[in-house]
Amino acid sequence: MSDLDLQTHTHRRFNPLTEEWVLVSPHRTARPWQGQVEDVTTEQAPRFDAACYMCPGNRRANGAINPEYGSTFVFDNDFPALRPDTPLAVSGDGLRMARGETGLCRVVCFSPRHDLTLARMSRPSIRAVVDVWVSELEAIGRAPAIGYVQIFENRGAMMGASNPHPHGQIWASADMPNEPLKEQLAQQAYLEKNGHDLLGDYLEREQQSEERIVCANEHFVALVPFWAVWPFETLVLPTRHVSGLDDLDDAERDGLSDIIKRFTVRYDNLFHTPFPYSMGFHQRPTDGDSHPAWRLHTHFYPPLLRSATVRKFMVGYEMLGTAQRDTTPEQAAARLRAMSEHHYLGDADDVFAAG
Ligand code: H2U
Ligand code: ZN
Repeated sequence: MSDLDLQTHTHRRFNPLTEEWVLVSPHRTARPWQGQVEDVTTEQAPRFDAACYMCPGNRRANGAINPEYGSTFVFDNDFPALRPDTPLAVSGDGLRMARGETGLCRVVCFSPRHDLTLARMSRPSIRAVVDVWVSELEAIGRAPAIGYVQIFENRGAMMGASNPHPHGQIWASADMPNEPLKEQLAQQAYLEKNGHDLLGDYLEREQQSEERIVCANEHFVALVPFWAVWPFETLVLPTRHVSGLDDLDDAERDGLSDIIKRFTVRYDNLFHTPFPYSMGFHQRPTDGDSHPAWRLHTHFYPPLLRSATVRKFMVGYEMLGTAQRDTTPEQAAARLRAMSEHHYLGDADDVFAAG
């Protein structure tokens, strides 16, 4: 690898978690852009929106009334993609296979405040969200019919979020979804071959060079992975080998809240806009086994490329060939590292969740 100048020449990088390649073309950043420009909302959302189906006390689409919640609020998705009562029948002939899938979908409101985002919430309020993620994982994962719990957030209209109210989702299924399944197979193979966990070994190497690390605390490291596909993609890794959110102790849950706060603020500061992204946790399945190959981690996949209005599209070559990026992960990490950890809009005084 020492012969190849990764900041100058086109090359492929290997993602050991998915066993897929990404094409990196560092010289392409100077190309002109005459394509789609996204709208940016500069309008500040109100603290409470009477038309929002997630604000406290409001009516949801199916008629249920939200409680006057003061911190977080979780409800069963009124339009769930996965349902507990689906028959598990199998049909097909090998080339046309189908099988019933059971599960459930939940919606997690992060805050009663309609105008906030994780980046602008206080650490105690984010900690309340972490605690809800853990308790939901434990409660849902206990059901024998549930094999995997996917916790995620789609943030911003650009990522398809249906509502600006700060919220995430939980989809739990009998079978493992594609992405964690790929990662599980790769992590198991790595552990068998090397006797250590893949992401633990990877983190150790990144800590030696630091060129892709954005920020860190005692318990978590946020970095732009060597194989990042999205321009400002990040991976958040625990420094201790834990395989699920439910393994985190009290100090580690605070550590996770701190790291989420600090680098989502950096994201927003980068283009002075609420940074859109899809984020989610990958962790061991909930089949009751210990899964020592797994290391819990969080992926952040943000689409913005060069400003608040110009995004990266995953089309053409990405769809038909291989994922491709123009800037290098090292350049992205350096830019995020240079950002302030004070939000450009200021922090909110959402102390209600601390009590
Ligand atoms: P997204 O913004 O990530 O789409 O999440 C919002 C979810 O909220 C979405 O899955 C659900 C939608 O089905 N929802 C309800 O459960 N009740 C409602 O009243 C409206 C939206
Ligand atoms: Zn709202």
